[in-house]
This record gives sequence, structure tokens and C-alpha cells, in this order.
Amino acid sequence: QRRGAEFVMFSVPSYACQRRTSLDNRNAVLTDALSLLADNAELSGDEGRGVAFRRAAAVLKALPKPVTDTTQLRGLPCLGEHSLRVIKDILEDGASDEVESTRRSERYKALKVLTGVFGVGVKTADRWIREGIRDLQRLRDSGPALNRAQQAGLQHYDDLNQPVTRAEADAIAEIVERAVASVLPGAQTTLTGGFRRGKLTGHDVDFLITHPEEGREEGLVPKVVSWLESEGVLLYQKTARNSYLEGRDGPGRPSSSMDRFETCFSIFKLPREEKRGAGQTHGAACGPEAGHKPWRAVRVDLVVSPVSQFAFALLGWTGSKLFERELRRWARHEKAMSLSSHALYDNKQRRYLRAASEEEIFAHLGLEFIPPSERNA
Ligand code: TTP
Ligand code: MN
Ligand code: MN
Ligand code: MN
Repeated sequence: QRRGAEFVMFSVPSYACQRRTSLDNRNAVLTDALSLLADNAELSGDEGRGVAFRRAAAVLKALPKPVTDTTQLRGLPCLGEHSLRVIKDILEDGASDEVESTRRSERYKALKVLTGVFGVGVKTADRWIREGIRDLQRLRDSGPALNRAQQAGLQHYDDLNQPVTRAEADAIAEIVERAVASVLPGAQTTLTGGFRRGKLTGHDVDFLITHPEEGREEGLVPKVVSWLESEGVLLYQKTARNSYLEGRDGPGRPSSSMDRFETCFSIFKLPREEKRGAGQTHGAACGPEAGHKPWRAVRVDLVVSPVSQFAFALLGWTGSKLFERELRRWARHEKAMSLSSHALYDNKQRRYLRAASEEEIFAHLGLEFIPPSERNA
């Protein structure tokens, strides 16, 4: 089947957690198109189709070279008829009509804008659109009752839709570490989410906090929040208590897909770095107000884990979301195990499998260890 030296056939294992996916994506045009269709499916409440497109995109992200011909894709997993058609159109015609018409559609644009408001999910956005609210101006004017999160989301819309840089993430990390150290000396703070995977920007900054002595971490979130509030750092916060009980809520139970850690979903008020690029003017994207405001709003997630669950929490909060989903699918379908951010349960042995590191969890699952920088599926 070889058509000369340039022609490459690809081969990848079927679960994203079985392969390495770095940030160096050689097929960004194709994966952007498939991601847009995934967004659109999810925004339309079709989660199954959304996952199918995300799995297809993830396969292309794992390829070492750009795809030039659909025949190279023969035998690859997760590429359904629909995804293959989109790929073929882009390779042959330079674009996919379906992708471009979706991108331009009023409904897609409205759903993107409205779900871009922190605190607004697909169902709310869909309801607003049916009520004739399709943009932020209408949302501000006609004012359906907004909850506290949505009010904050609307108020800080521009800041929260501007990517967080690695430098900003580091500045936030310093603040969080100071807060944690002053309310619970000895506690450890770890940067998770996209930044732990090596991403250069993110939509928020994620932290996992623990203490080497089990139990000492209890009630840490309210204390950290009080400290941050007294320093004037918080624009918004919503905390949740830990509600995990092994056995009752263990991964063998259906409720396990929900995290039950102590968490705080928040918006930080981050002072702007004045020294950054002296002589450099604000880009056109920054309006006059944005340029003069001496701070910006940044979404921050804080999660507290007992040390006995730390490895599972670290693995669960590092992402990517598809990588996590694939780990759980692998565990369930290939190993008869249930994986959550709290624990790993072996359904055949009817017991929990302990782990003190991510490496041990991969080993329990019979998977080669994939480091965070290669989990960008
Ligand atoms: P996100 O912060 O949503 O995503 P990200 O950090 O990969 O990307 P971005 O740069 O855009 O912020 O989620 C990070 C991980 O946290 C993700 O793997 C899913 C996990 N997570 C949970 O386990 N439970 C939750 O309730 C949420 C919100 C996230
Ligand atoms: Mn065509
Ligand atoms: Mn994140
Ligand atoms: Mn997050």
C-alpha cells in the first residue's frame, strides 16, 4: 500500500490513556474543526456525539506528522464515518461546509457567548436563547434573574475570557502558597490542570492542597478563603465541604463521578504586573478601561485532598478532560475497576487498591506511565 517515501501509515492504540499526546499538535487545522463540532454537539445537549468528535480529534493529536491523505488513516481507532468525512473535505477542499456553516450559525455563536459567562451552562444558555436573549447586551438589559456566580461572570466577562498566562499562574501560585502556609503550616500546594501539563495559557488556574498528616487538611478551605478575603484577593468564591465517605461514596457506587473534595471555585483580583515589558503599550484588544485598571480577574480552583487520596486527586485534576474520561473508561471496560479522583476499586477482588503516586495508579491499571506533559489528549 506504500505510495513512495512521503507516504506514512499511522497506528495508535485506541484509548487516549494508552498513548502520549504532547502539546505539539501536527494536525491543528483538523483537530480545531473536529473540536468545533464537539463543542456544537455538547452545546446542543448531545454529549455522546461530542465525545465521539473529541475522541477523533484526540487520535489526530497523537499523530507524529500532518495527515495529507485519508488513506493514511485506515485502521485508526475512533474515526467514525462523520469525522472521516469532515477530515476528507478539509484535506481535499481546504474546508468543511458543515464546520463553516456551524461556525457562522446564530445559534452556535449565541451559545458560545452565553456559556462563556462563568456560571452559565448549556441548559441555561439554551433557555435564554429561546427567550430571545442572544448576546451580553440583551442579558444585561433584560436581566433574567442571575445567580451570584453569573453576576460575577458577567461583570468580569472580558477578563475571564482572556487567557491566563503562565506568569499570571505563577503569581497566583505565590498568593495561594502564602495563604495556605499562614493558615496551615506544613500543608503542600501543587499546581494542577493545564499548567501542570505544560500549557502556556489556561482558562483558569487549578491547585491541589494536602497535608502530610491525614486529617490535618480538614476545614482548610474556609480558612484559606478567610485569609484571601482579609487580603482583598477574592472577587467571588463558592466553597463546598468534603462529602466523601469510602464505602458509601466509593468508586464502586454510581455517584462516584462527582468529586466530593473540599473545593473553592473562585475569582481572584490579580494586581497587574507593571514592570512586564516596559515601554510596551497595551494591545488593541485592551480597551481604555482595561488598560488603566490596575488588576485583572482570574478564575482559580482550589481543591483540598486528604493525603491518602492525593495521588488519585492529582491524577484526576491534571486532565486533560478527555484523558481522564479515557482512564475511567479503560479501568471499567478493560480492567473491571472503578477509578475516581478519590480512589481505585477492583470490582473482581472487591477491594480498594491503594496508591501513593500517579505511577502506582498507572501500574494498577496495567498502563504504561504517561507523564503530565503527554496527557494533552
Ligand atoms: P479545567 O481547569 O476545566 O481544565 P484544564 O486545566 O485542563 O484546561 P484550562 O487550561 O482550560 O483550564 O479542569 C482541570 C481538571 O480538573 C480536569 O481534568 C477535570 C478536573 N475536574 C474535576 O475532576 N472535577 C471538577 O468538578 C472540575 C471542574 C474539574
Ligand atoms: Mn468534497
Ligand atoms: Mn484549568
Ligand atoms: Mn479548573
